[in-house]
Amino acid sequence: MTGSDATLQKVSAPDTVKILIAGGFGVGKTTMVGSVSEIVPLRTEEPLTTAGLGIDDLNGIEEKKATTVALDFGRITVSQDLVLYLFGTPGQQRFWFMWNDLAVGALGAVVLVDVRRPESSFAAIDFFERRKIPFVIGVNGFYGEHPYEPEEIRESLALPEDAQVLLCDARERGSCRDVLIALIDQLIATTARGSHPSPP
Ligand SMILES: Nc1nc2c(ncn2[C@@H]2O[C@H](COP(=O)(O)OP(=O)(O)OP(=O)(O)O)[C@@H](O)[C@H]2O)c(=O)[nH]1
Ligand SMILES: [Mg+2]
Repeated sequence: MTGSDATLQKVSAPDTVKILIAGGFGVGKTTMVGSVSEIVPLRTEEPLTTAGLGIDDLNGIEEKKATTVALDFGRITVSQDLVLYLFGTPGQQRFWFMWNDLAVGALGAVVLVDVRRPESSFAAIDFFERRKIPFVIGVNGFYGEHPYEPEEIRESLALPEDAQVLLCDARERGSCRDVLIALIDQLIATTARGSHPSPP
C-alpha cells in the first residue's frame, strides 16, 4: 500500500443513515434515543402541566413529567462503515405536523409500542406504511415484562407477516441496539432485492 492509499483509507467517512424513532405518546422514544446514543442526546422536552388535563392521556404513564415538543437527536456507530443518526419524534397528536419534516431523508424507522397500550402507536404505523418508509416494531415491555409473543402483537396491530416485531426495553442500550440492527438488516435485504423506495 502506498502512503497516499493509506491516507485515503484513513479519511474515508462512514455512511450515515437517518433513522426515526417514532410511536405514540409516552411509549419511550426519548428514553430509547438516550439509552442507545453515544453522544449526549439533544432533547426538546417541556414539562407536562395542568394545561394538558383532558388532552394528554396519562393512563399507564402517570409518572411522566415531560414531553417532547420537537425532536430528540442521537447518534450511534454501528460499525466503522456505518453511523446512524437517530431522530426521536414528538408523540403528542398536536405535534404530529412535524413528522413530515422529520421524515425527510429518513431511510427507516423504529415504531416503538408500549406493550400495555399498543393502540397508541397505530397512527405511527399508518404514517410509515402510507409513505412506504420501511420500519420495524419495537415492543417496549416497560416494567421489563413481555406478556405477549411477537406474533400476538403483530396480529393485534394488523401487521403483515413479514413485519419485524421485536421485544425490547427502551432503558437498555443493548436491547435498543438490537432493534436498530434488525432495522438495518431489513434495509440491506430490501436494497439487495432492489425494491428499496426512494427516501421522501
Ligand atoms: N419503567 C419504564 N419506564 C419507562 C420505559 N421507557 C420509558 N419509561 C418512562 O416513561 C416515561 C415516558 O418515556 P419517554 O421516553 O419520555 O416517552 P416518549 O415516547 O419520548 O414520550 P413523548 O415524547 O411525550 O411522546 C418516562 O418517565 C420514562 O422514564 C421503560 O421501558 N420502562
Ligand atoms: Mg419524547
